[in-house]
Amino acid sequence: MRDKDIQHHQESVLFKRFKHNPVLTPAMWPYRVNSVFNAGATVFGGKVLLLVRVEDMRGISHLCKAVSQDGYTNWKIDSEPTLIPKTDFPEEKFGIEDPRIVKLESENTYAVVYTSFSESGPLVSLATTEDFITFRRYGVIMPPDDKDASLFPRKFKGRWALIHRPSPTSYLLGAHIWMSFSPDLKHWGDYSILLPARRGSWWDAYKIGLGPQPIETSEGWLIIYHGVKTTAAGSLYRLGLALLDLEDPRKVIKRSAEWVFGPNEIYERVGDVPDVTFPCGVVVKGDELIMYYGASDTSMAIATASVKQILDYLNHDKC
Ligand code: BMA
Repeated sequence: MRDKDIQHHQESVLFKRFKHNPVLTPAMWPYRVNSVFNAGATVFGGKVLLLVRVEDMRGISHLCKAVSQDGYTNWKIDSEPTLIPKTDFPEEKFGIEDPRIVKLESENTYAVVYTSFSESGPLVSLATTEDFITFRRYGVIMPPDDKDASLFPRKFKGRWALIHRPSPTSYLLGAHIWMSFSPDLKHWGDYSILLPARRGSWWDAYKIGLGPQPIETSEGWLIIYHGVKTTAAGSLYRLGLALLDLEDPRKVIKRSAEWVFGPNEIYERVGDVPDVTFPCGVVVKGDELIMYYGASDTSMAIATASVKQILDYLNHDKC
């Protein structure tokens, strides 16, 4: 482990960790689980709602709801799984993972886009819900290998947009973030690369993926994404920023050169998968951005930031 002073020096000023991290741990679960991480987040009924990825003692993941009035404390966790892999959707055979939640403004429903772990590898599935109790499954929307996906809350020129991350046959080609469009949430096409992974020694070399759902700001869609650097000691999962045009999200306005958040605290550095910070959900209250992230594939933690400071940073960052 590195010297605390070095860690402090490298620490981003943009995001501040919640002092009571980690906020959700396997020991808090009402039933026996291995790990709780990579939760999607939204506001529902005036409360912060997380759909937490829970890995059971077989190694298979499902989603379980945790709700808090203030988004930080007193989490009420469902006494049993909220959304479990379904046998009539065979692509969910090895579990469902890493949800991103978006309220579809025109439909008055919440879209939950998640990774299904199929016999052919990870792929992207969609379900909708009005109450986070019952879910309507649309099934597969992107074939394997594909993951790290989210919808936007509204259509662009009559089409839904999806950010996702197909995996190439070789990581030497780079696993980039893509965007695709659909008229009906079922048929997808018009595929293009949105953000390429940077090569060589970059912090986001070869493999990147969307973090939380896109965040609408006055200056564009704010994207928090994870970048993976592979080292002799394993992979480092850190976070960077990008800003997309509000009307045409295929246009990238900004992309941070540096990572802005990464594993430093003990709960981020030690766990089932060390050195992972992996957010799948944010909630924005005024200027306060609350980011919910999985820490070392073991527990859930929170970091907060000011939306204004993030936008200022992106405007001054030399990319
Ligand atoms: C990624 C995803 C995440 C996981 C991360 C680190 O590929 O599978 O679910 O948190 O690896 O293990």
